[in-house]
Amino acid sequence: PERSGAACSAAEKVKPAASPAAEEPAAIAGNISYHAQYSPHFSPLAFGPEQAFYSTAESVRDHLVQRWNETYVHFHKTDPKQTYYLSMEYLQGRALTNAVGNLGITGAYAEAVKKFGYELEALAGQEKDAALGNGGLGRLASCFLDSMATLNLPAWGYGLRYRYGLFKQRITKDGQEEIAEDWLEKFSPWEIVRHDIVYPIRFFGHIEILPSGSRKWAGGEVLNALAYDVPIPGYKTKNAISLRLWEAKASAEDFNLFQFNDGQYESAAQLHARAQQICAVLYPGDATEEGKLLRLKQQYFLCSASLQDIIFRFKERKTDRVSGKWSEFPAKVAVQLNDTHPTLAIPELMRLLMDEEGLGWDEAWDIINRTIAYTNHTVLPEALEKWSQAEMRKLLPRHMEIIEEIDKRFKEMVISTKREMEGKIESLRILDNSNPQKPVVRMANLCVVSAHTVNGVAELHSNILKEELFADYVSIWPNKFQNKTNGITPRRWLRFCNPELSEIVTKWLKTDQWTSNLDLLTGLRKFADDEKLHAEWASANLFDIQIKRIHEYKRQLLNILGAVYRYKKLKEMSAEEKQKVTPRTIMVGGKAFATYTNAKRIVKLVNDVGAVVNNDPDISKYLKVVFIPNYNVSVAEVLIPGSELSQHISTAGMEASGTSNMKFSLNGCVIIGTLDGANVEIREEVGEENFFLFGAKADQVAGLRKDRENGLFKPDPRFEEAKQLIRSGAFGSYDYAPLLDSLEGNSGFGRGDYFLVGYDFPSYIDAQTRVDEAYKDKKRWIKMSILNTAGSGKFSSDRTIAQYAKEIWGITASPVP
Ligand code: B1H
Repeated sequence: PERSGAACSAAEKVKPAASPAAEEPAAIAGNISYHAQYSPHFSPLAFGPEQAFYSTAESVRDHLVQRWNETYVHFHKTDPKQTYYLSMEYLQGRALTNAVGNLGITGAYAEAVKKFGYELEALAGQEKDAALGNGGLGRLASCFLDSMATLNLPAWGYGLRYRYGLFKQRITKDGQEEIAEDWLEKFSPWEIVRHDIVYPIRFFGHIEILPSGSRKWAGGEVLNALAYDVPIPGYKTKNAISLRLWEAKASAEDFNLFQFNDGQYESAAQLHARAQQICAVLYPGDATEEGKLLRLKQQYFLCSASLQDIIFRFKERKTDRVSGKWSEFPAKVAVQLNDTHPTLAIPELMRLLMDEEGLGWDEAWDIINRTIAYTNHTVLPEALEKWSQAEMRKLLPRHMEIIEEIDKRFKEMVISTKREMEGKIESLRILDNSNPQKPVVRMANLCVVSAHTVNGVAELHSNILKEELFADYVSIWPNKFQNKTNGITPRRWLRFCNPELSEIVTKWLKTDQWTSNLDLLTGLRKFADDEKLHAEWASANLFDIQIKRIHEYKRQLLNILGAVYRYKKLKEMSAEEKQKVTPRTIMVGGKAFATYTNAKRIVKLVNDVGAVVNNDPDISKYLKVVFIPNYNVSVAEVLIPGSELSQHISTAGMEASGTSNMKFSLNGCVIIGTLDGANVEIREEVGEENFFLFGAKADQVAGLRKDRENGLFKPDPRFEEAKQLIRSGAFGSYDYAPLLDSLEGNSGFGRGDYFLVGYDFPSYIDAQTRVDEAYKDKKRWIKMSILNTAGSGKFSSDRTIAQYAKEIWGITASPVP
């Protein structure tokens, strides 16, 4: 249709644009006006901020769609090897600011929306966060997409279109309450429903043996996977890639009209209801058997739809591949499994190749081995997925059969070629039959056995994988294991979320090229003592922050016990002594998993401590303790630029990498932390004098736990004082005994201070004292801050993705001409 007309009187003054992808403010305003009229989701009588947001977003989407189509056609014609990133989580956050920023049209859009009387930032604030992820693992996937697009890589993401993303957190007098997060309450302007892309997904059923002898999975129930595409623009490039999210749908045939007419409304639409359950929520609690089965269904749904689509595209790009060209597959397709959640991609690809495409076992297995790679993100035993063999056999009988065959062949291979490993075979096997009541499938083992490459997400973590978790596999496949230290996109996490600092950086480096070449930040080092830069880099109040999922291993409890100790010391000080104190605002934010009781107690404790400290007239000038409710990507974008000290204080060896540590450091926020995850590498890059280190090292942890079991641990009196103050009821009458008791005793998971809070407490307090001292010396502090930013180049996800592309995927850039 002609682009003309206006949504309201303000818009009437604006000229219509000829192109839907306009870059001049007047033409952009015309396009916004066009969408207000012709994509009318709202009454034409008003053009409020919400309407303005949607119309603006839709006009931006026109730019994205144009690039996205061109990129699809370009990849189709040039047929490069392409990577598919399979992830159960994407934490995209908001998209408007990022999209106009990557397209390089922020200024033009800001001017255009002014014509309607709006500030672009205010409109951006109308957008709901797409929180289709839990935390670091999901946000990493989103940073990776940004880098893949920016580096012009042929790469796509696949995920699920959860109806409700990560829950909204509300703090009440009882602590955390979870509310469904309705990110699709209106609709998302960024997704494109693809009615042309639908695949059947089977559950349950049985195996049939065909006259040819080949096997076929049949029966059960069949749902459809419908694609929704979210275009992902790269920074300063024409390329835009796809994040393809699957939604479950039942077909019309499954709607039983006979029953419906008979008044049996619920049973008439049974399959429709079951389809809705699949994508209803992100990670439903798995405490119940029903919850477990649903999670397994979700995982299979993602894997099957994505692989059918990948095979479709493999054939689409060269029609002669329909038969006989399967050996080309690994030269055209790389599949990356984001942790074990999409492990079923392995037996599903085997099934599709053998049962649907007619390949033999060896041919199919060779393709798997050359196509699939696996990233491990955690060594926490409770997060290493194990699925009941019985459940799996019921839901996915053919896959269970394939897994058994992989297990059997692996066992035979080890026995025939690695005799010396025979004694280890039971722990290496995919099937774990040690509990005859409940035999399970070890998903990580299935991944390691099947993938050509296994990687950890920081040096320390990858070493732990090689030396501990997967050590015995290393002797079988010494070259399978790699490290790929995580990264973050410098676009969202500096350029767009911190425009003030970005301007300073650009001014001093005399270029904004750092946005896509983050190593250029080292150029700031030579100005680290420059007084003029110091004046611009100013800092104000010691904002001390810990934002991340609430987990015992992340030790928010250490933080809050430290705050309690600080409070107690302040109470004991004279007025003159207090004058010398560096005022602190300690902020803690994060969500606790709904059924994780101790994590919820920690949330409650932070809130309770805050209520007392902040209302204590003697103290509140010197100390504040604030819980930030509903921490999410958008909140992070506000908090990270404004913080000066951030806490990354996990028990050494337990945080695989951490990625918010990188975001803080990039924004000039100094870290107090343990030698864990990527902290180790951050400290190396920014310099050890610019990092507040404390705590046990990873290789000491096991020994310290043993010592404790042997009664050799003597708690520091300061630690005892802090716990005692909480037990005394100083922060209210809530029963904190179970939480504090987990820090006592001698042994066992959850008891005996498994996370070594008591052991690390004194060195933590000492490190915090060093922070206070350093902060009093403004010059020193600002220098530390500058050197953090200057040393963050390594942590660009562009670096990470370039390494994946070269060292795991074997793909190269394919820019749209
Ligand atoms: C990470 C998870 C995770 N590791 C299970 N593992 C989940 C495990 O829904 N589940 O069942 C969801 C997520 N998440 C994080 O990954 C690590 O803890 C971080 O240290 C790391 O930075 C991040 C990205 O690699």
